[in-house]
Amino acid sequence: MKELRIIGVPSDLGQGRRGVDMGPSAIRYAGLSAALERLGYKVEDLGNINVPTPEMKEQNQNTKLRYLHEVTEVANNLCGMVSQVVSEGHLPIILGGDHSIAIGSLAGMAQANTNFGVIWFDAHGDMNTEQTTPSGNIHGMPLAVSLGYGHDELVTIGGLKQKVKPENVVLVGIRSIDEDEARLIREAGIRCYTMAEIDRRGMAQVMAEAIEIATNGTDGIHLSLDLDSLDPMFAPGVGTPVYGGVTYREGHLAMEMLAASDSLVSVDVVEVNPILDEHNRTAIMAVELVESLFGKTVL
Ligand code: 6HN
Ligand code: MN
Ligand code: MN
Ligand code: MN
Repeated sequence: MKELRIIGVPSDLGQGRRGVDMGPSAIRYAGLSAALERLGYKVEDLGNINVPTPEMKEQNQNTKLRYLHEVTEVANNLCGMVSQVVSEGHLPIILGGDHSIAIGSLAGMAQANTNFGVIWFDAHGDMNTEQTTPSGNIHGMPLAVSLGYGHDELVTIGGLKQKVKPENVVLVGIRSIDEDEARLIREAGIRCYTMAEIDRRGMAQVMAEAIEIATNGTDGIHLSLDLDSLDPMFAPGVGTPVYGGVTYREGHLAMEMLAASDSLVSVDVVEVNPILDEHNRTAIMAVELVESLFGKTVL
């Protein structure tokens, strides 16, 4: 059983609504470490990465990408930390923060020479680039960046350009894609399981295929868990909620199947925004999902 290392990344630089920087606190407050220890893991919390406060910073006028340099700096620091944790043989649990932080997670995994696939659990594709983004928000771009598409400053974090092979990447839970973003998803050749497909074929079938794709020829799976993948009924505390999402049980089933696959190498838990939440229930949901992901069962 690998030891677990928690890394907080209190960033709200990648999107427009304040409060997601409090995500790591909310998830810790919901009892993440204790829950994992109850499951028998040795857990160490490494604290938070230093993140600049938006109010301290001028918007860079030379690019459409909001807080490009600050997001880059955070991703660089996270990259180093993840790569070190993995080199020591431990499994990193990265708490966001908005989804832009995944740029650093995946760069760190690649820097540690992990051969991994990715399951991107999200309402959104996160496959925008400077050319396609409607918002300028970098949290809509991390998967594109990890595949080598996007601003040079972002794609070169951690050295290598492409952090993961497109044939080992799957999107799950998707129901909101921007028009030009859709084109890049098709071009990149990544498998995209929309909510419509989950409705028709069931989460069990979809996850079985997703795990197969992400483990095919790799040494394990990085799960990037955006809480807005869930229906807002179960996870209201997110910045970009979209109706028609993954249900409570579908979410747990997906995590339970990942646990059974015994292939997880790293995980991000992102987009929890306590200011938009109700009594911390989105953070509590996040902790419950992580418990299932790390093997919690009824009997
Ligand atoms: N997320 N596609 C929209 C954009 O602004 O690029 C929304 C992105 C949401 C990203 O939730 O991680
Ligand atoms: Mn150690
Ligand atoms: Mn996302
Ligand atoms: Mn999302």
